[in-house]
Amino acid sequence: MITLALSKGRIFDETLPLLAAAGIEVLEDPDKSRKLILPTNQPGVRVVLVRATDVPTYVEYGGADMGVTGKDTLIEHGGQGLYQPLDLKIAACRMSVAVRADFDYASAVRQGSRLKVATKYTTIAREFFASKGVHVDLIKLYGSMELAPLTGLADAIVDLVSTGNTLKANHLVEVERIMDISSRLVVNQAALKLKQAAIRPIINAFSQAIERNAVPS
Ligand code: PRT
Ligand code: MG
Repeated sequence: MITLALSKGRIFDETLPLLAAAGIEVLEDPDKSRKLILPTNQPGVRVVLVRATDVPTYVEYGGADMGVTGKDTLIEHGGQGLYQPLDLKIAACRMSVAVRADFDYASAVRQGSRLKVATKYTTIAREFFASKGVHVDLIKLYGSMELAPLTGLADAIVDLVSTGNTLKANHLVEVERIMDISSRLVVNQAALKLKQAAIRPIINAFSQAIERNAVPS
C-alpha cells in the first residue's frame, strides 16, 4: 500500500491532475466527506488528509510514503529524512516582506534600526534578514500575519503572497520578494527503497505531466 499525504485546499486540488496523469483517481471529495483516509481507484494507493504543516512530518516518520508540500513548509521543517525528487510547479506564490503603506522600510533598513518582524516562517525570515545584515526581532505567529503591522505588534511581516489582494485589503505593501515558492513531492527515504516498484512509476508520471504543462519559453 502506498500512502500519499495531502492537505485540503489548493494542494489537494492542484495535485489531482497529476494523480490523474498517474492513473490515480481519488474516490471521495474531501470537502463533502469527513474521512481523513480517502480511497483511490487503485487498490494499492490511498490518500491521507493532514494539516499542510504536518505533511513533511508524516512523510519523515513513515506515516505516509509520499506527500505534497510547499517549499515554504519544507524549509521550515528542515527536510530531514525526505527525498525531494520533483518541483511540481503547483500552488505557486512568493515569500515576501510587507509593511504598512506609511512605514518607511528603506530608511529603517538603511539606518540599521532593529525591525520587529512577525511571521509564521521564522527560519526563512531569520536567514533572509541575516543575509542582508539587518537586525530583527522575530515574533512567531500561526496566522493572520497581516494584522501585526496594523496593531503595532510588528513593523513588518514575512508572508506568502499570490494575487496581492490580501495585502491590499489591509493597506500593506510588498517591499521585498524573498523567494518564489511552489510545491514539492517528498518521499520517505526508506519507502523509496522498499516500495520502488510502486513509487517510481508515480514519480515518472508526475514528472511527465509537469513537463507537458510547462509553458515553452
Ligand atoms: O490554512 P492552514 O492554516 O490550514 O494551512 P496553510 O495555510 O499552511 O495551508 P494552505 O492550504 O493555505 O497552503 C498550503 C500551501 O499553499 C502553502 O504552504 C504554500 O506553499 C501554498 N500557497 C500558494 C499559499 C498561497 N499560495 C497563498 N496565497 N499559501 C497561503 N497563501 C495565503 C497567504 O498566507 C496569505 O494569507 O493567502 C494569502 C495571500 O493570498 P493573496 O492571493 O491575497 O496574495
Ligand atoms: Mg492557509
